[in-house]
This record gives sequence, structure tokens and C-alpha cells, in this order.
Amino acid sequence: MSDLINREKIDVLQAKIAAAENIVVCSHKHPDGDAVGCLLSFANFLSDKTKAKYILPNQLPDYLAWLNKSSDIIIAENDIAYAAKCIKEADLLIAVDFNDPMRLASLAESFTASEAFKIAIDHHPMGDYRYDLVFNDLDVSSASEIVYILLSQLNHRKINRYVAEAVYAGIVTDTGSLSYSCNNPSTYNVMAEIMKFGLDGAAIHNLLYNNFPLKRTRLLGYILDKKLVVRNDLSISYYVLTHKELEEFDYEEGMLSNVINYALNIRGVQMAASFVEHEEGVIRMSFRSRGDVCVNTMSSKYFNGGGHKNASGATSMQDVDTLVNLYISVANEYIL
Ligand SMILES: [Mn+2]
Repeated sequence: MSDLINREKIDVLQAKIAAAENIVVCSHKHPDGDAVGCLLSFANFLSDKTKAKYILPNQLPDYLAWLNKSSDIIIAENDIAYAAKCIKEADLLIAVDFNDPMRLASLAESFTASEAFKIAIDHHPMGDYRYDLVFNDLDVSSASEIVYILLSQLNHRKINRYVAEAVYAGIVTDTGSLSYSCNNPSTYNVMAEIMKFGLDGAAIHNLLYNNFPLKRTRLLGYILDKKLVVRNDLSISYYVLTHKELEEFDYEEGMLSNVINYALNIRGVQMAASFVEHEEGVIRMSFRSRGDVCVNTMSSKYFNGGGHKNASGATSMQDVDTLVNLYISVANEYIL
């Protein structure tokens, strides 16, 4: 935690934000609640900085659209030239909830080419890319929690209800409503502080989780009934979804959020995987595990991916059967 309350680094952050003409805060492709929570914490905190811009490579999921200023976020896939121009003109780039520029997808090149001062705020292990300033803590629930800790040191008076809601959304979505990555007392201190802004936890929970389109429920039913494979002999489970199946269910971003947890919460299962062909020929994998089963080491060793100990992912253009067979064959290296 000391890294997050290092006065020298906070002073640099403060000075850079104060001096910057054009700030860009950006996060990763397929943004989740933490990515969007970080962006909108900054957006609602820096509301007087009219030149600050908030960029995501692609659309944020529907269940986060209620957050204040969500419509201010620039979605690069809608206008890649404009998003790239914003990054090019920026003199301060803040990367939140990721640190590998590749996760910016079509914006990665603009990001790495920029000579702006670059800051990473993240709770994933740091990769090789060099930032000018790093706030990284693997023991914190979410990047949104780190952002809150930083912003409250920059100017506690500027924390408002909208910042609090964004932080709250980031923490609860990144911890499965405080069911994992949630053993750090700091998380509860931050939760206690943001609740003072009058947040309605139940109402937010409804907006985040009880607000799915019917087609998502149908897709979930289909996966659980027809697609889910459980290998009791290996203590693993998985499912595969083809592009055609996604089209049949009129898939939109966010419809598969948390679905993998159903594959993990079966008695005896220690590790779950999903293989989803979001774009034709491109398989996006998600891995989840319980306790000390480390899916991030499996993901990086065999699938060129990364992430957290109990939640990680990877992308591949290999044949899906090859990937599934690889998963099945290496599982016993990780199962306890
Ligand atoms: Mn996160």
C-alpha cells in the first residue's frame, strides 16, 4: 500500500495533472466495471478540466451506462481517427486498469508513439512497457480502489457522489460483489468512505446486475444446458461458443459478463474456462479458479495471456479444438 501513499509520487501526479494542457485517461479493450469505474472517477473528479478526455477502444457494456458522464467517453471504434488524434495531442496519458499497451487494441500504436508523460494505475502485474510514473499494487481489489486512494490525496474535497459511484461500481464488479480479491482491509475503508456520499448499494446492485436484456438470460440458459462441459475427473469445466451462436442470440457487449462464474461454482470444480469466438476466427478465452489454483500462470505459459491469480484471459487465432485440448491437457499442472 505504501506505494499508493508515497508523497513524492503523489506530488508528481498532482503537478502533472495541474500542468497538463491535454489529459487523456484510457483503459482496456472490452471494458469492465473497473475500467469504466476508473475513467469516470477521473471524469467526475476533474470535471473542471475541460481538456481532459476519456477513451476506450470499444463500447462500454449497457450495465454501466447509468454512471455519470459515461456518455462523455470517446469510443475509439466509432471514430478511430479522432481517438488517435486525442492521444497524439495529449501531453499526459493515464492508463488505468491495464499496463500493456496492446490492450488498447487499435490505439496501441498511437499510445506507444506518443511522447507524453505516461502514468500507469493498475492492479495487474507490470509488464515490460516503461511508464514515467507507476501506481501499482497487486493486493488492491481493483484499479478503481487505487484511483480513489490517489484522488482523495490529490484533493479530498473534490470527491463527490459521482466519483463515489464510479469507484463503488469498479470495486464491486471487480470483486464479484466482495466475494473474491476482497481480503484487503483497505477495500472496506474505501467502501466506508464512499458510502458517506449517500450511495444506495441495493439500487446500484440492481443497475449492475438485475438489468439484463432477456436475450442474455436466454443465452445463459443455452450455455448452461447445452454447452457447459464438466470434467469431474480433472476438477475443471469449460464451454465453447461460436460466432454463429453469438449471432443467433443477437449478442452485444457485456452479455457474457460473469457467466463463467456459473461454470466455476459447481461442487468439485476448481478451474473454469470459456472459449468464445467474438470475431470470426478469433477466440477469446477467460479463465477462473478458486483459491490457490493460479490461472494467470497457465494463461501466460500456454495461451500468451495474463491477468490475476483467479481471473485471467487470453486471445488466440488458433483452432478452438486445439485450444480446448490444450486446456484439458495442462489442467492437472494447476489443479491442487
Ligand atoms: Mn480491474
